[in-house]
This record gives sequence, structure tokens and C-alpha cells, in this order.
Amino acid sequence: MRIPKGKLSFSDVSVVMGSRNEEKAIRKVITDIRQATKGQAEIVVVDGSSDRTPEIAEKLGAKVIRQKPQGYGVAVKAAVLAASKDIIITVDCDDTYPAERIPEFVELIRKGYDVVSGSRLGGKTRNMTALNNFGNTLFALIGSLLYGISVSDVTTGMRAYRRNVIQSIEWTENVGLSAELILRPARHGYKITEIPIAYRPRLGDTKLNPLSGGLGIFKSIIKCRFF
Ligand SMILES: Nc1nc2c(ncn2[C@@H]2O[C@H](COP(=O)(O)OP(=O)(O)OP(=O)(O)O)[C@@H](O)[C@H]2O)c(=O)[nH]1
Ligand SMILES: [Mg+2]
Repeated sequence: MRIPKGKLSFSDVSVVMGSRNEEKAIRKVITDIRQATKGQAEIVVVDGSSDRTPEIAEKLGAKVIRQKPQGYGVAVKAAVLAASKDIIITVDCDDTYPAERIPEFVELIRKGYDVVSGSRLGGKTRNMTALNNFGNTLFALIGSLLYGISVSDVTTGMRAYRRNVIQSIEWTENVGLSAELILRPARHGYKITEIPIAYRPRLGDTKLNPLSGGLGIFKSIIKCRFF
């Protein structure tokens, strides 16, 4: 039975993210998540900032875990593992991902999918540099071929996971964690679907280097398939 949108509850949802010096974005990101989930979702922020990001997040009701900055994947792995609810949603702490779409991700997990992936490359708004656009398209092609799936974005940061997917797999990657988080579940035979999402311009400065990051992601895609 389809639950009417107004009746949708989010008390079984955790929304998680890594944050490093995201003072310009944190307030809007958390406010948008709270609005989309009627203030019911648990929000977990794994923070490696030297600015006021963690204090702001705490004031807005998020559970904040502080760690020294060790890269995207170290933070996001800690965040998904710290989530206490049955449906776990990842986003970035930079306002690029559309929090207002969270209810659709939740509904698809409730319908039986194990992973729901938000494709930035299938959406209309694609605020990405030409280099990132090229790299992400290539990674999706290689990932789809090597793992026998058909997806248009393996490096997106916005997905929903059923809790047992997160708990049943050993996560090993850092810069390549976003790819690992869809490719390993594919190898395990979990039911995956993709929905197009808009990718908005970032608030604040990027924390990742596209060239070294791209090489790291490529290595992760090969390693998780063959080693
Ligand atoms: N805790 C923690 N968070 C990090 C670290 N590196 C990146 N992040 C966070 O991880 C998320 C992804 O980093 P971004 O800089 O947005 O990388 P990106 O999405 O590839 O690049 P953009 O397109 O510029 O957004 C952001 O919320 C960052 O604040 C880190 O070392 N520690
Ligand atoms: Mg980002």
C-alpha cells in the first residue's frame, strides 16, 4: 500500500554527512533536511573542521562526531556506521544535493530496494565542471561494465541504504568510498535503483582535488572488483 505523502514518517531515517569547514553551508543543509523530514530524522555529522561548522550543527540538533580530517571516505564511513536508524541517507555538507527529494528515497527503500542512488548525470541541473562531468561519466561506464549493472552515476554522494547493506559489508575505500558504496552492494546482489537528481552549485570551497581524487576513485573501482 502506498503511504500518502503527508503521512510519511521519518523516525526510522538517519541523514548523514562528512563536513570539513562548511560554515557557509551547514545551516542551510541541516535546515533543509529537517524540513524535508519534518524534524523526525536523526542527523549525523562527522566533522573535521577548524571553523564553527560543528558548533552550528550541534545547535541545530545534529549529532556531531569530531575527528581529525582524514578524507571524504574516512568521514562518511564513520557517519554511516554511527547512524542508528533503519534507512540511512548520505549527502554532502555543501548544499549541492536536493534534501527535498529525501521522501522519494525513503519511499523506494520501503518499496523493497536496498540502495537508492541519486544520479547527478541523469538530472537536468548538472553544476559540474567539464572535467568532473567527463570523469564521472567515465566512472559510471566502467563501473557498470565491470560490475554488471546499468547506472549513470557511481560517484554521487546522495543515496539511501537499507541498514543491513551498510552493516553487512566491510568498507575499505577513502576517496573512492562513494563508488564502493554502490559497487560492493551490486557484487553482493543487493537490489539497486537510480533516480535522477539536480546537482546544485556548491556553497563554500571544494575540499577534493579532481585529479588525485579521480585517480583514487579509478583505483577503488578496480580494487573492489578484482582484489
Ligand atoms: N570530516 C571530513 N569531511 C570531509 C573531508 N573531506 C571532505 N569532507 C566533506 O565531504 C563532503 C564532500 O566533499 P566536497 O568538497 O563537497 O567534494 P565534491 O563533492 O567531490 O566536490 P564539489 O563538487 O566541489 O562539491 C563535503 O561535505 C566535505 O565537507 C575530511 O577530511 N573530513
Ligand atoms: Mg560536494
